[in-house]
Amino acid sequence: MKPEKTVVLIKPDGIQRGLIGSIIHRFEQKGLKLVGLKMIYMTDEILDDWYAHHKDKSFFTHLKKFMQQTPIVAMVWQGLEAIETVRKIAGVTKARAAEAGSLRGDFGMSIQLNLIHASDSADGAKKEMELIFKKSEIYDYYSITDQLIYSRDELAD
Ligand code: 3AN
Repeated sequence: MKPEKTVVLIKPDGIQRGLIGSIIHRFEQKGLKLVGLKMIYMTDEILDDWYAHHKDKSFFTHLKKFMQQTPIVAMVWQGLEAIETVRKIAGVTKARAAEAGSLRGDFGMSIQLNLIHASDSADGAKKEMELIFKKSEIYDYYSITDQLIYSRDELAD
């Protein structure tokens, strides 16, 4: 099986509340591999593309303002079926309804201030990576822990 890459953003509420370390720690503990990491400011241009599916919603302007309150932490995590795995760890959009144990379930109460963004599909992840990261900012490296996290046959296919 080929590993997938997925984009995670720690949103301004996560930055302000000092949750960067806790959020990164959760993905590390799960066994995902960090292959890209930086802080950036989400410009109008990026956000219009990023949230194009919400552009006609009443909360769109608020959403953009919220996402521009501080720079955000952008990451690329890699692993087998990483997109679905990371969405599960994130929890559902409405944080107060998110399952306990998920990041939103453990740390959030809001629909909008829900701490993180996680890509929802392979096409979404590709588009989001291209919007935020240069090719040279995504790293392909060997990690000794790959052998401890997956079985040989899972990695071979
Ligand atoms: P998710 O981030 O769970 O995939 P999306 O893609 O539907 O959810 O929404 C993107 C972001 O828009 C959410 N993370 C949240 O910050 C914001 N959002 C979604 N629905 C609402 C809403 N009803 N009211 C305010 N903000 C919302």
